[in-house]
Amino acid sequence: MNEVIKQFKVRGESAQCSRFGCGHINETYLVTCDSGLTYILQKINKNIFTRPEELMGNIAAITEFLAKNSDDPRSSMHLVPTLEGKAYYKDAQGEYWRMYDFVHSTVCLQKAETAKDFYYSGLAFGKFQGRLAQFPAQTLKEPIVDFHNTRARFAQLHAALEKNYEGRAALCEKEIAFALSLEKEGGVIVDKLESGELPLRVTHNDTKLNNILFDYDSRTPLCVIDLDTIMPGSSLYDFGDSIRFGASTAAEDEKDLDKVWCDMELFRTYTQGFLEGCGGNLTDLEVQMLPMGAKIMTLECGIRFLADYLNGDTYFRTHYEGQNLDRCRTQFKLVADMESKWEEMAKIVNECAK
Ligand code: ADP
Ligand code: GN1
Ligand code: MG
Repeated sequence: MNEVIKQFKVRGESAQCSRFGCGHINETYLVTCDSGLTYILQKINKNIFTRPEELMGNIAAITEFLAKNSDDPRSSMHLVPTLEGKAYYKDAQGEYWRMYDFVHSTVCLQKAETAKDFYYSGLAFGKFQGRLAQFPAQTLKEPIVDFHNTRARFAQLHAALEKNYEGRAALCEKEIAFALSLEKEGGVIVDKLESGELPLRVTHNDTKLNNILFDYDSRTPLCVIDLDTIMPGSSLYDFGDSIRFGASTAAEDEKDLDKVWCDMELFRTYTQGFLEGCGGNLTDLEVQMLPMGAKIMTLECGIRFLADYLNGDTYFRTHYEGQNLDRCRTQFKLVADMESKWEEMAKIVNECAK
């Protein structure tokens, strides 16, 4: 590891290096130098991110932009350049490494312990959106092509139906019918992005609570991390994915669907934080379509789980047979629940937008 660390412009000599955090994607290490300074070193997961150079180009551009527009160094991530001044180092085995300054005195919550935590995550992702409102989103690359292109996700579902691994389609006819009944509506965000009715934004695309560092003492949000999935997209993606995951009353693979619904108090709490954080940077249509963002992101995730089930579980890690189908069912239950609460969701958004 020392050979890798030496490639970066750290202050002092590396004295200690150990695995750090609970991320599921990259290999993360904490590096402590004899100067007393600490750094985060990460090996990028090449299986998921097949275009690491493009991904690092995005991250370098975003972190520079954020740093230039803020006085608080703990409010954004700072890349440590290599000796050659690059944003990443490619080792002899073809692995890609990057280094960040360690953000001190923070806590990374795995789930919201209080409604306030969830409010703050909305505030943090909203501020992230607001701070990047002036960034030219079209200059960013797509490290995972068509990541939130719901139409492309439906096309993948159709391909999976053709594949029908071990005849699994017969075990999920209800779910397939539900998905297909929403295929037309599913493309509404993509269509409005294409027509220009919705603006193209910088989106984070993995807006879970554990991708925010909170200040340890004040338990308020400091910094959005995990910038690998940053791409051009719609603000509705970031809002919707947070609701899909954080406002659900149950685990993603809960088998008892009676325990699964979208909690309206949590929906309100997050919406308040997100809109406050965006600080007036969203268009009226974006605000009005926030419930649609929640619905489409949840539907899309359900479709991805369903397609993976029909493909024989090749993308999402599973711990038991049928887990992807269980995950799909919770997402579709959430979608149906949102449909039944549609007016209430619209009312909450209107109240929070005042
Ligand atoms: P993954 O993509 O694997 O989820 P993350 O980029 O989210 O990786 O990082 C994993 C963990 O490392 C985070 O949950 C957080 O605890 C910690 N971490 C990452 N970057 C920093 C940083 N700059 N300062 C402090 N902690 C960090
Ligand atoms: C994956 O690995 P994780 O849990 O951060 C997926 C998300 C899904 C999520 C569903 C790169 O995220 O898009 O919403 O699973 N990330 C990728 O649990 O595909
Ligand atoms: Mg993470």
